Amino acid sequence: MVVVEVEQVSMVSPFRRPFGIPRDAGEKAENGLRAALSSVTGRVTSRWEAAVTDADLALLLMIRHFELALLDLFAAGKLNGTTHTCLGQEYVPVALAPLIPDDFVFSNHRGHGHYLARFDDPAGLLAEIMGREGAVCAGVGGSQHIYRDGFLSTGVQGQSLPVAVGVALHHQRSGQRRIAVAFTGDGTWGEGAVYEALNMAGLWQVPLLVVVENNGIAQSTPTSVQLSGSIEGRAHAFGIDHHRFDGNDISAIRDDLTSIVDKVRHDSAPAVVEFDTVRIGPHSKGDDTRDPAELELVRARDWYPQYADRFGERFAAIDAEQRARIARTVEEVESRPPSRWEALA
Ligand SMILES: Cc1ncc(C[n+]2csc(CCOP(=O)(O)OP(=O)(O)O)c2C)c(N)n1
Ligand SMILES: [Mg+2]
Repeated sequence: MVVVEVEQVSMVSPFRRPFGIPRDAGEKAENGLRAALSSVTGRVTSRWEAAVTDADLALLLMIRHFELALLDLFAAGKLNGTTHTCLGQEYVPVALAPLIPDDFVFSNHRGHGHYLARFDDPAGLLAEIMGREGAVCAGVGGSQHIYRDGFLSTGVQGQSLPVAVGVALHHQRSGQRRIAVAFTGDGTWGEGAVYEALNMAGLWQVPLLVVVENNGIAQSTPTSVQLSGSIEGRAHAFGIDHHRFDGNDISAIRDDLTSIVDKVRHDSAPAVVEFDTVRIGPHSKGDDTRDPAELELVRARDWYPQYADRFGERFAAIDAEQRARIARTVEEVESRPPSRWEALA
């Protein structure tokens, strides 16, 4: 099979649509070129597709199957407590992961993807959520409260931002070139602690990257009825740079994030990056209050069918691999004995 690299100089990715260009213009141009070339050469690999590595796809799909497995386990009555899956949002931490390998990540209640993108450890996380041996935090943290080497999550909205500013300040004062990365949802911008943190971050110019996963909803409340103004306006009010991402193409996102992360790291300047994303699952489990028509629109924006379409056989093979990997992980972790709290001592 002949594989041809295609320069995308004049093509517009359907996921990065400059203002004024019809939504499907890039797709049409690319499809036309693809059809023309493939009639001559067979399969065509675009630079866009080549930039998304097998490892990226594996991580994306591992997170997807992990989250689906969790919902199944809950439905089967095999898990206690609660959980918030990141279904639909997986591409955000996957795009970011190689840019922040040694940095301090502050995660939130919807943090499984953040953890897995950092550690590739589905067994440790599942054991934590199920309270089984080998759990990351001996099973006392569960889904939302995890600590491991430069990674800390909390289920308390807004709690981590002031702490992240403190860690970023420490990085700055000790001359480390590390940054603090804090993930938040859109609804969390209703918490006062966010603004105390932004004030200090702007004033002290600490290396803090705030990642907003704006999925348009907070539990059951649409963002449009709970957020006055905009997240951009709020960041700017503190003199902090804001960048908006509205696609799910991880190679394009990563390209754009590279200079933003560099600036945070090397100029010690805080920044907010906001992802216009979708929560395709329930808030936690079985509690989706959105009506079917709205859910259909949301699911149409899911990266999974879009990537399946774009990456074809490569996607299908990695998808099957990761589905099987997670099925094995579930079976193996379920068979473990309960975790023991003494392990914390
Ligand atoms: C201080 C605090 N208040 C309320 C809650 C309950 N709660 C959990 S998630 C959530 C909604 C968060 O919405 P958002 O920040 O948009 O994140 P998303 O769930 O959409 O990812 C709320 C209100 C909480 N965990 N912490
Ligand atoms: Mg939200």
